Amino acid sequence: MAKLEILEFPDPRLRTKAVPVTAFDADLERLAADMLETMYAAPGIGLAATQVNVHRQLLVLDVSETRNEPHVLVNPRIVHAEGHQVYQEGCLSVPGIFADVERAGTIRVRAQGVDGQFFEQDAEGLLAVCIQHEMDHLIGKLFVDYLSPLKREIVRRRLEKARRQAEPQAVA
Ligand code: GNR
Ligand code: NI
Repeated sequence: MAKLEILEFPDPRLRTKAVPVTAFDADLERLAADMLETMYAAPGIGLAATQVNVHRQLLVLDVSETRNEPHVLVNPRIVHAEGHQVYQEGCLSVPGIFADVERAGTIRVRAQGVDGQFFEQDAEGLLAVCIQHEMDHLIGKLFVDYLSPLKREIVRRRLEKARRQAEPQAVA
């Protein structure tokens, strides 16, 4: 297993549209395991392949309190969505920034497992938020895209400043 590097906003690679997974092989299994390790270490409740610069339709998540309920969704599609909910979201690719986003309240998602088997899953609450957030990554979309252009610019500057301050500074 290996921890992978997570791309950060405004990296243009986060805007890549992922292509469907066609090979359900050992490489896919290793990628899913590495993404889960990366997500748990971060720590986060979800991770899309886009965030680790792999542009295939694959996401992992675990919204359990106990952090022992990993899910892997390959080629996910939302087949039903109903209602609305607003949740304060964060993103490992936009560290330290949190903002309210409105999304569907309940969804039904159809996806494949790492073995290629199709399944359907109903989700509501945080799980539904997380699946929609991760599926957005797979089409190159970030939660900050739901903010006004001005707020997004403020986010970009705040991250830039945080990165500058994380640099070693020589004095005198
Ligand atoms: O760890 C994460 N927490 C989170 C909180 C509220 C709404 C969405 C998320 S997903 C995020 C991990 C991440 O960036 N996944 O893409
Ligand atoms: Ni995210």
